[in-house]
Amino acid sequence: MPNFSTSIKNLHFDFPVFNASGILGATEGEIKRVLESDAGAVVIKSVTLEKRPGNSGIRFYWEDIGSINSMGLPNQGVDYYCSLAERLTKYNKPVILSIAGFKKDDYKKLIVKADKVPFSAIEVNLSCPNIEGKGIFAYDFNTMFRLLNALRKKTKKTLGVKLPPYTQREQIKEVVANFRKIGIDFITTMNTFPLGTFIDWKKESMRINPNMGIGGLAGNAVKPIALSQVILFRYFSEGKLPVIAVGGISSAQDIYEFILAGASAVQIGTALLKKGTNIFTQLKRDLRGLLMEKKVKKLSDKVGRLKFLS
Ligand code: RRO
Repeated sequence: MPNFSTSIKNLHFDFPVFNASGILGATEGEIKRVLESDAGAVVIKSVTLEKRPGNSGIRFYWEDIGSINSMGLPNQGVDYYCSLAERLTKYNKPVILSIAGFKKDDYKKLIVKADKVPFSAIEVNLSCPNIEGKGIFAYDFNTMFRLLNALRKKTKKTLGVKLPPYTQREQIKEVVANFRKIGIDFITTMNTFPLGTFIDWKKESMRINPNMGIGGLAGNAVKPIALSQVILFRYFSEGKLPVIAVGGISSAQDIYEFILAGASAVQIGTALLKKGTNIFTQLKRDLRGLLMEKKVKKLSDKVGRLKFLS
């Protein structure tokens, strides 16, 4: 029987496949559903200081090629999730809290609160595409590096950063160099591609309401982009900055590709939304079959083992 386990610092994943932040993980019931499934961990929806209803109207749409969303950070507020942390330890799976702010101070306050309760790790979301009038922190390098420096000093917990897709190799190189200096423990790549849309040609209208109908693109359409982010983060960090991959993963083959690309774990977004938590059972069964067929005994032996053509 192949061994699936991987780890990033204190995060031990018996099965390194779990939900992407924002997909199931916004309420106690959803978080428990993920933890009670075959998922190897849970990531809580990005939390803000105050409870938020998020954007209004139709804010999610999907078709086979992918999905778009403009949720606008709906969540119960950080205190709600902190009050759950102790109860979630009984599942013996990593519980990762994602935090999101509108200004630098928000992140500092959030991390102080998260530090005090038994979450396994904190994923700093610097890449939400859907807040009107606010830029994406992770595209403003000076602000991002200064902020992360300050956050690193406020917690000894395992600290990761959720990043948006980058379009130039040099950007990834610079992020890696600075994150290694700051002491970031892992990155999650990638958040949704910030500007995506679908049009209803019959109605001659957009598919979702907020922000002119343009939101974060995810699912099958972004898989090639996500793969190249993982490969380049692995390459520039020489494997020293662990990567959690997300973006268009819906099958065991997808998981295997992302592991070869350099991911230590993967998150499922759009496919989880479509299929529910049974997808983890299916992925586990299919990945077991794939590894047996390829005679791979330990999944972790394959992390970053992609062959480059000369
Ligand atoms: O809530 C959202 O609109 C949202 C967030 Br915070 C995020 O990080 N990525 C995304 O696609 N949507």
